[in-house]
Amino acid sequence: MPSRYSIFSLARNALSYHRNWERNWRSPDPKPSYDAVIVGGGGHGLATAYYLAKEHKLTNIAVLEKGWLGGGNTGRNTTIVRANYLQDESTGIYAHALNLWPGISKELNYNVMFSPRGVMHMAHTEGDLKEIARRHNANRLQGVTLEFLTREQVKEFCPIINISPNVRYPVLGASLQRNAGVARHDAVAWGYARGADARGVDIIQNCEVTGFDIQDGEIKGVRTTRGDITTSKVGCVTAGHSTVLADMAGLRLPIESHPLQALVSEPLKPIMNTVLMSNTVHVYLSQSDKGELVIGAGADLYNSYAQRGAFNVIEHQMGALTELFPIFSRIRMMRSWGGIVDICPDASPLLTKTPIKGLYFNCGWGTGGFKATPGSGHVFAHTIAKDDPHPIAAPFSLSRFSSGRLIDENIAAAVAH
Ligand code: FAD
Ligand code: PYC
Repeated sequence: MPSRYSIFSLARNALSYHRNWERNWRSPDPKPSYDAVIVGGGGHGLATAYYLAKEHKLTNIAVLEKGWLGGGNTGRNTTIVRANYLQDESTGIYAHALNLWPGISKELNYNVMFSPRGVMHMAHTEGDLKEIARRHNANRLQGVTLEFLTREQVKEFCPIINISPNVRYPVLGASLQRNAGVARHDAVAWGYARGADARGVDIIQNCEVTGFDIQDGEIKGVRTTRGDITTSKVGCVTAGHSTVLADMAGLRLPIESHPLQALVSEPLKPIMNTVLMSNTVHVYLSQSDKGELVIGAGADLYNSYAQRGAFNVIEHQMGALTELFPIFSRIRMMRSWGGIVDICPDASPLLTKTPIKGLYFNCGWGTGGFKATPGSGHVFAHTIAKDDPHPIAAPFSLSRFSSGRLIDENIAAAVAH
């Protein structure tokens, strides 16, 4: 039985609830007060709250979410989890997360359906082969194991793929990370939410942060659509809207917001046994436990906050899908949607303190932050609790844009967005 249900932890949780309630919602002071506020109830924000409570014993904290939990990119992504980036700093954070993934269902007592069914990156050109060779060598030095599959081994591993040489972009081989895979995205948000809630964290939905109270360069509170809150630590974990939050604090972040789309097919019997990513024909694909093919493609090139993208991107990804899998050419698509992703110029995230004391940002994960969720929450909680970056988070600070120590994952990030 998980320790959360022991008599001691039940008593601890009850006490913590009572304390928060007394302090924040019953006291004559009209402003609730928290030791820390996390803005954004996506996977990263909820994981941050969970690790703040679990590892740093900060339980008088609130997560403020303007919509519903996981309703942002966390519930909109194509769920690919892997750790085959190029730079050492990136492997630091993504491998940290990949090490945590297999244990989180048990730890949270909530099935996040992590399924390490392998992620295959296709090579269709000589350039792809060279890129794979470079990344395999870098990853080997970083302790990440990848395998190269020949064209025939690709067919053996994924029998429904078309490896005919007579197509526009023939399959020349693939890079395979066997311990990578997929997880159920909204369950990750719900699991961390439940874990945080069980440790006394207040999770407040339909509560939008509209401003900050900053005095003498220090954070003193947040303004929300449900009233003001006093706090000395605020972690903004608002993905596509981080520049909007930064603007409220008078800061500029080196981030652009773009739509990124995905779609799912009608449910099919199990047919696609792995995750496939092709940067050159530009599609990626897996099959969900419900049987739907989960299909994604590139980001739209323009900036937007509308949670939808342009149809030409979907048209292109359908062309790419049927080139690789003619077997899917008569399948009907059921739903398509978009999320707003936040992209830094070096395609790496920000896990950072800011010039305002007590204000922190976790953002810029762009098209690839789902896989990082457990690791990101873990190191960001440390950064907030200690007011000092966790060693894994330290390279991802804002200062890299003035020092020039960029962590360039453009193209190299093994996804061509
Ligand atoms: P979110 O889940 O977006 O959470 C941020 C929350 O902040 C939102 O719920 C939002 O409502 C809230 N918020 C914003 N402003 C405010 C405010 N003022 N007040 C209160 N709350 C606010 N990554 C992968 O690793 N693998 C993939 O396969 C993958 N595929 C993707 C496919 C698509 C179509 C998209 C859109 C993204 C994909 N990603 C993928 C990226 C991944 O989804 C994100 O990087 C990750 O989910 C970010 O999580 P988050 O918790 O930071 O943000
Ligand atoms: O980062 O693996 C990834 C990814 C796949 C689709 C979007 N992002």
